[in-house]
Amino acid sequence: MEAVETASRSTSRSLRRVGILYDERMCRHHTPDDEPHPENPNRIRAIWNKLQSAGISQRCEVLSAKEAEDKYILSVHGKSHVDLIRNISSQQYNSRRNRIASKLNSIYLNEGSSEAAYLAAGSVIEVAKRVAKGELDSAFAIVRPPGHHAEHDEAMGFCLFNNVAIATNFLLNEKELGINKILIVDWDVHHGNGTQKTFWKDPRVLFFSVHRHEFGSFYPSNDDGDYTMIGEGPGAGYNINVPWENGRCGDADYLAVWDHILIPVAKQFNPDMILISAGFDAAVGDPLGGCCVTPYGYAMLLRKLMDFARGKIVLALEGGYNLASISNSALACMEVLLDEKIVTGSTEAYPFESTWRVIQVVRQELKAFWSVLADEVPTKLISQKAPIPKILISSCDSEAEDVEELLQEVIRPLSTLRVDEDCRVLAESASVSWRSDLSNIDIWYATFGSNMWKPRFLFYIEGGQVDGMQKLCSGSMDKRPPKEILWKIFPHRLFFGRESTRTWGLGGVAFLHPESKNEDIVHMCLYRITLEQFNDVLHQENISSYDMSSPLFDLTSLDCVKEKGSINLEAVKKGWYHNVVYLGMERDIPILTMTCDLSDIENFKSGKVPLHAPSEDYANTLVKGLVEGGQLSEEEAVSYIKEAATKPL
Ligand code: Q9C
Ligand code: ZN
Repeated sequence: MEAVETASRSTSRSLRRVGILYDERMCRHHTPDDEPHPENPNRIRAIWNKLQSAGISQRCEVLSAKEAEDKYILSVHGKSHVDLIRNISSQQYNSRRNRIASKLNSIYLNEGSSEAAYLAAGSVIEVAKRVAKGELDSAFAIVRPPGHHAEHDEAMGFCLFNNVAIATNFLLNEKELGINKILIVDWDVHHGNGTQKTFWKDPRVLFFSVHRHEFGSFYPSNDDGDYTMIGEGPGAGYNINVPWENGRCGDADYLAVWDHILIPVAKQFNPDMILISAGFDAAVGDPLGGCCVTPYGYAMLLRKLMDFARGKIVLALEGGYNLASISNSALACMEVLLDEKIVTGSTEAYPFESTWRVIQVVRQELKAFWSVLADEVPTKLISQKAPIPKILISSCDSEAEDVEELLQEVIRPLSTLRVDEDCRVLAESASVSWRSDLSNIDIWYATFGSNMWKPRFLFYIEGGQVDGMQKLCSGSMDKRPPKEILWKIFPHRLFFGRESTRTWGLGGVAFLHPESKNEDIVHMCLYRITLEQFNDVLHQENISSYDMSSPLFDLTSLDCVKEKGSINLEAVKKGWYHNVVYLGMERDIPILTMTCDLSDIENFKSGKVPLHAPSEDYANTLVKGLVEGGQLSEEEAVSYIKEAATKPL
């Protein structure tokens, strides 16, 4: 049998040039008497310290801040506003500063505000310029004050200058940079009203914002963030708002919006560069946001954007008010920019019903501009939704703030993603050690079912949604493809049982008789993956609620299975593939498969559980696997499956 080498991507990882910008001078902007305020200097300090202690900044190009030139700021703001922000920190304003701030919406000002505002805007310009020129692949500007609420003539919502809008205009105006189309993704939990207004009629800038809206009651509390706001004139269709109807949105909601709105549109728009208004106030634990995006969620959202603009992405910090949440979220994003594998839990919760509704109305509103949005979202997807917590049905949503934090943790099982007071992902810390232990050990995962078809199997590694699979696959945490693939024949019996499954509907599930018998043969596709990945496949194949804080199948199990031939996994005993069977060694690496156990075989034999031929879809997938794998001709594959489906056990 032939071994097929598959490409490995591991060598490029340290070669990515990632910029990171931090400057202590931006901490000099704070409340006049240092009264407590969510938008305080410790935010950027916490992020910076976290990235340093995690060894991230050491692997990046560290840049320091530069003040923006007025001419660039004036591309977004009016002269009077720029004059005000330039002078507000000077002594002449000492007696008036607080009064001026109090007339603005959610703004404080002090002696450090002017410099910080100029540095924040200049810093985003600086990193954006370097990424545009190709000196850096991507970058993160850890700036404050934030910017996305700041409008032409108005500071508001903790924002003085609109940093991202200023940098965007800079890129577009410097013609020799060759940046003609920019996608701005604003994932701050608040609507980016200032950015929206700046590019309202500008088709060179596609502004996308997902935010809590609650029909105009969430800050900034007007209709600007509604889905009907799509831009105007030549800019019509180039403004996309995704307004949440409720809080508590999490990874599943954001990923659904990415998959069904942002990513298809980004593909069609084909930006030259992406700027992210990267507020982390939709993060789980944020005191203002009331949403629950995990670090893993942010990493996924970012990773999905890396496929565009040749990876030219700039993140600029906006909001985010829980120091631990924003630090962990920023860390997860940096790992993506550095092309590290994502090490955290999987998301198994479904989007809210309201999320699907919002996705549908946004697509409806924008389909005239983006043909990729024209199709209906499949009903089988929409039917996968999270239940609304009972407590909220009886009380008004907005009055439920007190229970909200509790609900975030309790109602929607974010599978592994429990968070402690310090907002560390608990399951992560518990699982991280077994994961790193098992990530160095290779096994052959031998499959006889639909996983023989490689694209199908890859969903269990890379995550995503395969046709015919109703559920979003979380994939393995280690998304590296199998290192090798080979085929072998084993003396085991293949058969099909059960009437119906979630994935394939009516039809069989392929099983392998755990005991070998010389007259039987089964074709198996062997994927060389790590024991960590094997655990994630076991988990997904058995659709269990087991939280993976410890492995289903560890080194002790491996020793045990080698000795006994098979091992039953208690934690997933309700799944159909709870029995791991050892099939021998191949080049010193153990071969493992998963199937039912002998008591299941008895139930099949007695008719207690029916045998059943595979559905057409399912059989076709098996045939495709065998044919594309070069094992059998189509004709041979069809009769091989037919025999397995009809021969009595
Ligand atoms: N009742 C950013 O996240 N909240 N700004 C005011 C008044 C203001 C948030 C509440 C929230 C501003 C960048
Ligand atoms: Zn915000």
